Amino acid sequence: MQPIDGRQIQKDFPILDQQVHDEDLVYLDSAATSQKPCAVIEAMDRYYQEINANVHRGVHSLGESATQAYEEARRKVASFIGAASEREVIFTRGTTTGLNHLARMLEPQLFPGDEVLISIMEHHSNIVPWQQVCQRTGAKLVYVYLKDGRLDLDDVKAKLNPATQVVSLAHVSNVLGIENPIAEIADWVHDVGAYLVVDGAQSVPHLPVDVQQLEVDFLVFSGHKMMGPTGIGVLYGKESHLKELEPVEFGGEMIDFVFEQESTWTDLPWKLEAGTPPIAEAIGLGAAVDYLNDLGMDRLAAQDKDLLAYLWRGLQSVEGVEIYGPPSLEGRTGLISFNLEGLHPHDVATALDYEGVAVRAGHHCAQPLLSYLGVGATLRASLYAYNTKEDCDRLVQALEKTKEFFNGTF
Ligand code: 7TS
Repeated sequence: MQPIDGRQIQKDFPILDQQVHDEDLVYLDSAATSQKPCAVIEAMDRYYQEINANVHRGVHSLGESATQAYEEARRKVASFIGAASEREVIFTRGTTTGLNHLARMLEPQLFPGDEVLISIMEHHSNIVPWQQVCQRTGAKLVYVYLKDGRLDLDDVKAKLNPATQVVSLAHVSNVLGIENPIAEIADWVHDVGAYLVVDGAQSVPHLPVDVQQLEVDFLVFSGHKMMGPTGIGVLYGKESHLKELEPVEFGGEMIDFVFEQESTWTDLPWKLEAGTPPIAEAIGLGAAVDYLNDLGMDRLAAQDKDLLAYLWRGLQSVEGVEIYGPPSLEGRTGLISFNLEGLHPHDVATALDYEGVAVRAGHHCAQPLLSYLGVGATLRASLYAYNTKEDCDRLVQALEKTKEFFNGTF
């Protein structure tokens, strides 16, 4: 299998063909949001130019075309993640909205003494909604910690018990880039009768993800990190679970019948999609799924491994670089977090921007993890299919230049 060659697909991403501070742009911040291929932008454009209408409402032709395109996007997403049916795919605004809705939908099942298990490597979006639900219900929020930079699987096993109702874990950490062994953990979670929620924000864009193989109960992810537009995401849930859950947003076409004092709900998936949905965005996400399928997720994952290994070696060649996470590349996907000795990551990121290299600096919305690691902020270089070894070289060269600049030898 041939890994993807980033150079060959860069033409599909015109945004990359520009200069920043008179330097060719190198975009290494795809974990924050990915760039979008023309196919996605054109699909949204076509919707607005040719079939713009609300969905599931009118019987007129435009309304039917819009509804068909919207539901076709759902089928594409369902097949992309191996869902048993498109009724299991709920469109949301993104990972954060998906997790907030899920936490509120599961709230009636949580009681004082119950436990929700998450890990210290979670994004704030997979922490704060559970904190809120635990505060309201009297359930306890329990953390699993790390061992040698990876999720401590013994700690997971030790903390699972009959009081555990929900386990919510990142598939891939947005700071460490570590892939957690979800399929293995799923068995243990189900043995104690808990739900397994997986935050796929950083995995679905990079790895072939099959919800049935992984045996997850719920999976959430965002369109904008997988070449799709902002404003659209997915909450996948097993149909038997979603059927049991009460909606937390009401109005629009999610009803079956509205009486003066009460209402009944329509079927899945629409029961959980109140109001006019993000129609153009769903269609854009469908086009992103087509684009990723054409590239091939296996090829994309292979390219990811190659590029990450190259970046890893490059970063290690720079004296004073400290890489966070486990001391090896094994199980790493898509990104590397690091710091340059003696320099604040925000200063380094600003200097890199002057060299045309875009990376993220900060706490990456994972403050508990950074506190646990004993660092205030890190730099993070994150890769995607359009990146190349030359991009990695440019980062390394820019880091060397930054060091010289701050050491006064520039
Ligand atoms: N979970 C993980 C693992 C993430 O990486 C992110 C976004 C989210 C949840 C939230 O996704 P959203 O689309 O709802 O915002 N992570 C990042 C990041 O690492 N830098 O910017 C956004």
